[in-house]
Amino acid sequence: MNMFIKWISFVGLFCLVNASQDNHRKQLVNSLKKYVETHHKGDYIVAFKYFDKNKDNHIDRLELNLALKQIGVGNMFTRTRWVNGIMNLMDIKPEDDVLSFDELIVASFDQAIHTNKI
Ligand SMILES: [Ca+2]
Repeated sequence: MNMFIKWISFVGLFCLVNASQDNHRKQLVNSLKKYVETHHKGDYIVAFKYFDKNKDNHIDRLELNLALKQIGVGNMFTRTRWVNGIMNLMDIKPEDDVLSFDELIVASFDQAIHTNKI
């Protein structure tokens, strides 16, 4: 395979992965929005506190898994992949394997709004 074809394949794969990430982010934001509006009167702080079962102000992998189940994202076969994907994408500052309110709620909406994906 020459370099040009290799490069095109790489770019194609990169676009495919990004498109799929965008769709997942859009699905997550829309499901979260619907859930919070229905169950917590649109109050994301109340919802975050509800998802934070051990009340340490962070959402760990187990809490995220339960939250995704409640907002209707993924299923028993895919939810672990969702948790890993969300952690890889959003656990940034600080990278501590738990999500703060800013990392989970503010960042997902910021990214979705800035890329016009809502
Ligand atoms: Ca927690």
